Amino acid sequence: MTAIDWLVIAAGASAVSWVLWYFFAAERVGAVATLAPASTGTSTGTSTGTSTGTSGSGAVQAQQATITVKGGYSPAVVRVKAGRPVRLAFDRQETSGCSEEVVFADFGIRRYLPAHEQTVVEVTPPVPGTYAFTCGMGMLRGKLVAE
Ligand SMILES: [Cu+2]
Repeated sequence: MTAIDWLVIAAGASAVSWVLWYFFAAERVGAVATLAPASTGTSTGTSTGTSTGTSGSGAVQAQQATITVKGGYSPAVVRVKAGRPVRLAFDRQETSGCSEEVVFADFGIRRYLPAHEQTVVEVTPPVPGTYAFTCGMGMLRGKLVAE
């Protein structure tokens, strides 16, 4: 084998490992939303302007976040309070087939996300814990951390 052969093999191997790392190991950091009911005034989550109004009298205040879907989930980690409803607006800004579904395995939810639209998914984490959400193939990953 010549030096060129080895170079090609090395380049191929590093490309393959990058792909594996990208899809399965990379923590998509830098985007963590912490949600709290609006009444506490400590919410740092981005609230969607398209909320359907949760301020009804006596209603449990929903925790809301908008998650941008574009090659991944942003934010990919959303911190919430357990035992309260969480309303996640998935804002899908791409047509890539990979992200056309979002799956909350713990809640038995599989939802189609139309491109360039917001789709609201509501879940209520019953107890503190980490609840993952993924694309239909389990490649894109995010999580709901309930405390
Ligand atoms: Cu996918």
